[in-house]
Amino acid sequence: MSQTIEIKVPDVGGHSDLPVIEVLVSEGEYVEAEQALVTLESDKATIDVPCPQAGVVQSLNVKSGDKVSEGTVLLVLVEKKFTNSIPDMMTQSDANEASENILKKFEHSHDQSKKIQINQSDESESSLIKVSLPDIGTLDSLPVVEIFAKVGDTIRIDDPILSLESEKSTIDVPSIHEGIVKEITVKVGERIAKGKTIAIFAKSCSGDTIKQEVCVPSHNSEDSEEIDASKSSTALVVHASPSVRKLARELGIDLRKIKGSGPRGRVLHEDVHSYLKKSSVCYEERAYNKSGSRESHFPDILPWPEVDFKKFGPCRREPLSRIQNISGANLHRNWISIPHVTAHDDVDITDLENFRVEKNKYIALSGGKVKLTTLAFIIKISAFALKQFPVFNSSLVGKELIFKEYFNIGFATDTENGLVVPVIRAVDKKGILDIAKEIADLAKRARDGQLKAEDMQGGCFSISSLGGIGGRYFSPIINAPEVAIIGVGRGTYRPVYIDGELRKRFMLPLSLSYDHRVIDGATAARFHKYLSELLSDLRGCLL
Ligand code: CAO
Repeated sequence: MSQTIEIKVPDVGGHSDLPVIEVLVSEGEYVEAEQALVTLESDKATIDVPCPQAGVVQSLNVKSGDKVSEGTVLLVLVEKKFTNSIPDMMTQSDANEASENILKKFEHSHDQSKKIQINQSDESESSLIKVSLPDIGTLDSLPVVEIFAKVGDTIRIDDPILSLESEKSTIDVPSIHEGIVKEITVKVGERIAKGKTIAIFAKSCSGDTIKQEVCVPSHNSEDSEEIDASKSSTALVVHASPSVRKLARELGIDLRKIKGSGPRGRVLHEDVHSYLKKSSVCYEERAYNKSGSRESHFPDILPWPEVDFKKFGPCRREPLSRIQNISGANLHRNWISIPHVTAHDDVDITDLENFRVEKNKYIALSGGKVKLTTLAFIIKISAFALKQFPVFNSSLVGKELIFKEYFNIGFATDTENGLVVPVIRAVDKKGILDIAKEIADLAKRARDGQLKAEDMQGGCFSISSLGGIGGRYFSPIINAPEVAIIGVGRGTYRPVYIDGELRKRFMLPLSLSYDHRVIDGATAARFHKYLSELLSDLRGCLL
């Protein structure tokens, strides 16, 4: 019975000597099951080899640039659950089984990428190429998780067009043809299967260098000047592995802004991390320079205290979860870069609470499954308040404010692995019952680890409700690039003086954090008051 297992390269569809283009873990690192370990590349596809189970990397057997084939030992893993005495053979077979699906996909994506159908249309469209999805190794459709190519982009052979996600892996679909994207015919979130047209390219008639004018006829002689697409920024389609793309997506970073340090300019994990680090350092530097000081990087801050905890008693060490790492980086950036002000108030929501309790009884009696919580009302009412105070629905970009005319509201959700913020879209167009259903659905998916990147994107304003747990006021951190967030505490019945009389009222603690660069205190107080008035008397929404 062993505590360690060797993680090997599984069957890679008969290919051998595949270069390791990136090693994604290091010795001593704790890895989760399904976490990508290395990225391999063939001439047509890139694949992340996932870890079949959780554990700590004892030793790494490969490095970037090595060539590997099926059976090559990538690393030795100390099983997380070795104390449960799992036999070696079983563990190894688990490993093989877990990677089987991925590798099938790899094999198919590799073989079939050669078979991407290129159907030239009839005479009138002879310069157009219809690009279809090849056989991806399953009859099932898979969701599109990201589209890399945009209309106007110049695509070269091997540039990834889009990414699909199966249960076990992310598959980049590369282009085997070059051309200029005229149309993308699928959307993120759409499930697509073999044969589906994914894009229309304008044919590139030249060899190595794509000349845009050749395929886009123009009557304007100036327009017909040759443009070397390799010099155009829109021509850049980034080379990166699926896990790097996922990381960038989760951190909200545009990969095209990052200079890749890998082979052929490939963006590596470390490039994403150092870009993130640099952005916050740059921000700090800019902030200091602006105020005239030559000092930067908080020079007076002491180093993090180093304590030998074991000296004081027993303790254990656990790594932060993936979500904690990602949300931590975002929270840190937002905390140090946004001048927050938080205003606190108590809102009398007695009528709303009575209405909510009555409605819930009625829904339960009539066999309904949805439960109305205070949060659903707050989300709906926030959309009214955002309409009334557009600056709260804005984002600061450089020296400009972007005012949004849509009303998507995120709500912080506590999960076993950390905090996530799913977004309810078009709140202004939805009823409170629908919002309540969506809260329940998104919160469940968040806790089951089933949220997709797009479920957490596009938010305008956020709400962090701790009301179901307890406590009164707190200072929620603004979810950039939003400019404000509401923190909701637990509502309780309390004695309140109204017109000189002591009454029992249901009071809701509400904290509003706002970006003081964008919103001044008086406007925030008005927004807070407006929100409170609507929550106190829902009839205000009719006006
Ligand atoms: N006052 C009093 N009771 C409240 C309340 C409030 N403000 N908000 C919720 N409740 C009650 C609900 O009515 C429900 O009561 P019953 O069980 O009697 O029906 C109970 O608390 C549980 O509600 P809930 O938490 O399941 O539902 P929700 O819609 O209020 O919240 C969600 C959903 C996903 C936001 C919540 O579960 C959650 O994860 N909250 C944590 C958010 C968080 O971590 N914020 C901190 C971020 S900053 O670090």
